[in-house]
Amino acid sequence: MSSQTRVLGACPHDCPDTCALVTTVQDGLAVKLQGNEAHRHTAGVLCTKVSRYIERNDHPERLVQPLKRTGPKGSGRFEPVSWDAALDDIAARLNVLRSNNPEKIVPYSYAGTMGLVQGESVDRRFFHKLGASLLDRTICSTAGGEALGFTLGGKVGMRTEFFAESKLILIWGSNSIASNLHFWRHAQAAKRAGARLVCIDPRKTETADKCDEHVALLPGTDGALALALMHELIVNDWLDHDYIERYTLGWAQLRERALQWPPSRAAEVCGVPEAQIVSLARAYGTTKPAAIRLNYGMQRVRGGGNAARAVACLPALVGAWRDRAGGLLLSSSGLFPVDRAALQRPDLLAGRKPRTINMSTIGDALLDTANPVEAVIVYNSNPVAVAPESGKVVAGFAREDLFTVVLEQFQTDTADYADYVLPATTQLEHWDIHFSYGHTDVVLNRPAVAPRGEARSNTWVFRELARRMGFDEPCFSDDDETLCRAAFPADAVDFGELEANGFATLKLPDAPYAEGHFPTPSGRCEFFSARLAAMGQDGVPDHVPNYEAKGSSSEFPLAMISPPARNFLNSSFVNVRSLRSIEGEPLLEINEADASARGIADGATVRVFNQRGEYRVRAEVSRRARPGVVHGLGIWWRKLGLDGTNVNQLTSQRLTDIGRGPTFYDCLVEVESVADTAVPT
Ligand SMILES: Nc1nc2c(c(=O)[nH]1)N[C@H]1C(S)=C(S)[C@@H](COP(=O)(O)OP(=O)(O)OC[C@H]3O[C@@H](n4cnc5c(=O)[nH]c(N)nc54)[C@H](O)[C@@H]3O)O[C@H]1N2
Ligand SMILES: Nc1nc2c(c(=O)[nH]1)N[C@H]1C(S)=C(S)[C@@H](COP(=O)(O)OP(=O)(O)OC[C@H]3O[C@@H](n4cnc5c(=O)[nH]c(N)nc54)[C@H](O)[C@@H]3O)O[C@H]1N2
Ligand code: SF4
Ligand SMILES: [Mo]
Repeated sequence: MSSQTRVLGACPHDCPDTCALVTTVQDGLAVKLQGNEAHRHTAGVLCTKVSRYIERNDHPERLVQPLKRTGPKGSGRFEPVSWDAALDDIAARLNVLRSNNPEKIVPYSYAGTMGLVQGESVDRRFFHKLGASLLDRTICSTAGGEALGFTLGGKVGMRTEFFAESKLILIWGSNSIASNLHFWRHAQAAKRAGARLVCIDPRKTETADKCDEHVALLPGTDGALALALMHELIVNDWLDHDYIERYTLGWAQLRERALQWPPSRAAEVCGVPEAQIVSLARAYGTTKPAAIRLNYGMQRVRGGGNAARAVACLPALVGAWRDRAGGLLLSSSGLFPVDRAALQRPDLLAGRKPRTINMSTIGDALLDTANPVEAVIVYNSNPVAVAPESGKVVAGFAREDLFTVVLEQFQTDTADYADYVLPATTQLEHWDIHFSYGHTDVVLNRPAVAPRGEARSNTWVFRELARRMGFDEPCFSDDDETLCRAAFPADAVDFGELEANGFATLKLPDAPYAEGHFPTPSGRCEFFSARLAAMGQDGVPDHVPNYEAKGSSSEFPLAMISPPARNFLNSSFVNVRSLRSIEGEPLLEINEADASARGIADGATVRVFNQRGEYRVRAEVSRRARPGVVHGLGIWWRKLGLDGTNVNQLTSQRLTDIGRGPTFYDCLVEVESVADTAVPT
């Protein structure tokens, strides 16, 4: 038997945990993939999905050759071509557009890999040099992220490990067991030490099942709940007056706003008992240290930004930040000193100011005839499946006059619409370096095995295109290891330590906001934001009702949310059969009362519809759904759905109050039983 080697890596997926990986390689093949035990956050444990990463890597349907379209768009008919033929033709086509107007070319990428090198380095340099349209990457987190910026000064907060010492944890808009497993370990440790866990989520998730209490509020009502909690903190004087006076801004205005939200008013809006709000406020006001794990699930509605701001004000009111086990965490990514200017080289724009396209409204952007998009280069994303209002997204990608290139590991719904599909490497096959939005360690990824077939990394493709387009700046020859080294300043991250251990911990204080020092303009927690007010927005957080608030339409009486499925990662892994078989098939969870009112039996095929479209799924009559709210678990590949569509056929392209983000969970629908349809296997 030949010897085995162990290669240290990083999980590339869009997940707060950014696990450190160890791949065992034998005879050039990955034979085992585990969590790195030496990395305290991973602690040797991976989620079910990434435990199957080798199955994904070695999948028989991996793309292994460049492909050129032969059938109509969307048909999925392609023929293999050589890399040279593909790249020469792509470069020639882009050069023609460039000489006319480079803004007609649009990049479309998100966090298929969170790696700084394969996700935001040579690609960005290439598009900057080209003068292509800029992409506003809003699809996930900008509502909450920017809201946090206006309140705390950035994507900063508690360290995940200190939740283990908290006495009260509000898990707010987060199904941690499914999507933030390594945080859940700390929450459990806290629980064993006597902490109370409260889950705030319309859905009775597996996380809610394991908490002491579940607040099943209606989607998009978190701002009202947070303001009512403040109301109770004020009237019962559960406030840290010293903290408020020294380290916050705008207390008088916030106080006045919160006093308009007695629990009875919020109970009405949130659809939860008044007594539950009162008792939650008492717990939050009287338990120290109290911590909030906020997640992005609560900001995918019209008022998501205001709601995140309201929640982010709570810790300062009770002085929770004084303790390292108190405060709030939405994302830790702002704590990483990533040198994005070095990686992305915005200076290559050379003074040009191209237009910006919002990725959350790509459907409208592709159908806009006044300012047409003529070429799209998609990588690290599957917009045809994940972007809202798929009817328009599909119509846009189906345009015969649109030139589309997709860099992918698999023949996704989006790849079906490409003129060229370019086979991409996986995390086992390329270099990368990772920050995290859940913990505070940098993690390095070394390639463990050779690329499958002719698969090539994103960086290789953009270097090759740059060369063919005559971009001769030396930065277009940086190799991936050089890019890894450029990602962080040497005084912040010791590259030698990264190479030796696979990870390196940022040096940070335990309780950074114990005495203010927020990275806001005022250095305080900004209840009132002068920056928001200057933009014509409300300077103080309020409850902003959903565009499609429950009760506002008699035609579409049910609120639909479409949270992630535990065994998929957005639309990744849907094609891994072992994981798909755990999820079964696309499901709509519906409460017993709503089901029986419509004559829907458990397991029946239903048509879910609204003014934007319809899709068919199997109904699951489920205790996880509260009355009035249904859950279309995401994000299935359209072509694996019952009628070749998925839940985004129904979601809208309207944007959030702050951050120009999508409003996936602000969506009214109706459901009806239909005759059975077979599922594609
Ligand atoms: N297994 C798995 N893990 C994932 C992902 C995945 O698809 N699968 N996705 C990854 C991504 S892209 C991200 S951005 C992160 C974080 O992604 P999040 O979407 O935050 O992930 P979750 O924590 O699973 O889900 C959010 C929870 O918010 C709830 N929710 C929906 N609407 C509301 C609301 O109005 N108010 C409140 N309070 N709750 C609401 C949903 O029911 C769900 O349980 O997770 C990542 N991790
Ligand atoms: N209805 C509804 N829609 C949603 C959401 C929801 O909760 N409900 N969640 C939203 C959220 S939070 C997010 S973040 C978005 C996510 O949307 P996307 O960022 O599009 O995420 P994925 O669907 O995982 O698609 C990523 C793709 O990148 C590919 N990929 C991975 N690594 C590489 C690589 O190294 N090179 C190349 N070229 N490709 C690679 C994968 O094969 C995969 O097909 O979806 C959003 N859409
Ligand atoms: S998806 Fe998340 S939990 Fe799973 S291995 Fe990757 S980082 Fe860890
Ligand atoms: Mo996301």
